[in-house]
Amino acid sequence: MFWDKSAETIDRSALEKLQLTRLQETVGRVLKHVPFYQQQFAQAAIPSDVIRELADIRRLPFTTNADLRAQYPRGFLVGDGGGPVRLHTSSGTTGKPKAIFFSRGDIDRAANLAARCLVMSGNTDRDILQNMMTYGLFTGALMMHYGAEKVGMMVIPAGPGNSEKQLLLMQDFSSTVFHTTPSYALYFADFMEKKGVDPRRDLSLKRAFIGAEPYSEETRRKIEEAFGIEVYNSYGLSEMNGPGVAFECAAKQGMHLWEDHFLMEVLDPVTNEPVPEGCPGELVLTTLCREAMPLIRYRTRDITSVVAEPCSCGRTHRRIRRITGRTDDMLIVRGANIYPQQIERILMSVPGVGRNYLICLSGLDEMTVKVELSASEFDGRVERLVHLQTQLTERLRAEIMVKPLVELVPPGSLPPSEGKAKRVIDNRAL
Ligand code: DLL
Repeated sequence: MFWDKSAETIDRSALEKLQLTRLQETVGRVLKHVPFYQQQFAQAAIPSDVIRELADIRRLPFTTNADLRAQYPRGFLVGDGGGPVRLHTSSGTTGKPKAIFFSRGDIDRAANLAARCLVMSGNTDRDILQNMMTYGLFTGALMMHYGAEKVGMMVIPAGPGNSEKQLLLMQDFSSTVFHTTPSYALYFADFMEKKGVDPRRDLSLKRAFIGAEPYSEETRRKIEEAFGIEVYNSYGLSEMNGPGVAFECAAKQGMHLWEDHFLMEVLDPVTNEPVPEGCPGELVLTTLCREAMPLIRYRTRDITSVVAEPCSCGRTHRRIRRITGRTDDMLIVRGANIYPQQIERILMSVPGVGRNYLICLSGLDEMTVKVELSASEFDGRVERLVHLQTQLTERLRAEIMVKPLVELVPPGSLPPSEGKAKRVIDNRAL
């Protein structure tokens, strides 16, 4: 099923033509309205008609997270015609946020992209979406909410947390879909188990959209098994609308990135050269349709690769693989480069491990991985726990080249997360 079949299955050469026109318009727009880009182009002596073909994108300057913060609050805002009707800010780090503006048309286009994602993953106007993402300055809940309403789904704007209430709503209003982060999905699975709720028997759930944080295939499987549903990976970032940038189709072999709205590059983060297709690199995105806040070559810092083969679903927009980490979340421990997701993947693949974990760095370079046990394992025998601890230590050491201290803790004892999970606590005295 398609939301906008002609756009989703557009022939690649027509798509590239459309991208070129939209890129030229976008460059014209920022050069007319955004002093930041005027200066960048002037400094690098880039002519205003630089874009003759798509490959010319590589002649344009990058936009970084630091640029967005430096230009806070209104530096990137285009103030002509369709002025902003909405402000969102980026989530996460401390200090000044990144301000992201949307015009009326931007909101409508973002909602249409979300609708494409929802229909692509099998939703219809008979579905009931329990939206457990955070409403507010974060784009996560609102953009998907608008998309679902376009599709005609009934939306329950539950917001995050308050698991008692979530369960009540889910039962009483027969939610068929939920939208949340992987960490809250796992936490909620534990909560249901404690309440003696069997989702296959007691709930009407069919699927979930999980995103806003990195997670592994193993975690996807855990969520699918715990709820008896299909889980679809959903990728996005505030700077590019929020959710609805890339999303899985029924094949679940990578996320279609909507290339008529975003021009994608995958670059080596050190040399800034494109990596060969299929190889991992940093995703760099240029908005092609944004009015209030167009961005050129935005460095997402997310590491992914492009799936080269065409998709069986018929959509022509290329797919990106699951994000394997961010260029800025790499930990250096005793000289080894470690991504928290490598640790997550191992933990979630070992039977007996529960649904939450925390990586703690302390002292000179000590790593402790606190791992919740599954409810069944918690009642297990001491020998079994010692075996599990040894197994985890060895598997982690083989994966990350550092031997961590593995601490097994009771189910539900690590801090739950409502928004994005904090997986690493770094108190090193380095
Ligand atoms: O997290 C937008 C979003 C909301 C996406 C709901 C999906 C669902 P930000 O707060 O700006 O926006 O954070 C964006 O989150 O650069 C990635 O590092 C990470 N991220 C988002 N989705 C995924 C995903 C939203 N599916 C940052 N897998 C991005 C891995 C993800 N990381």
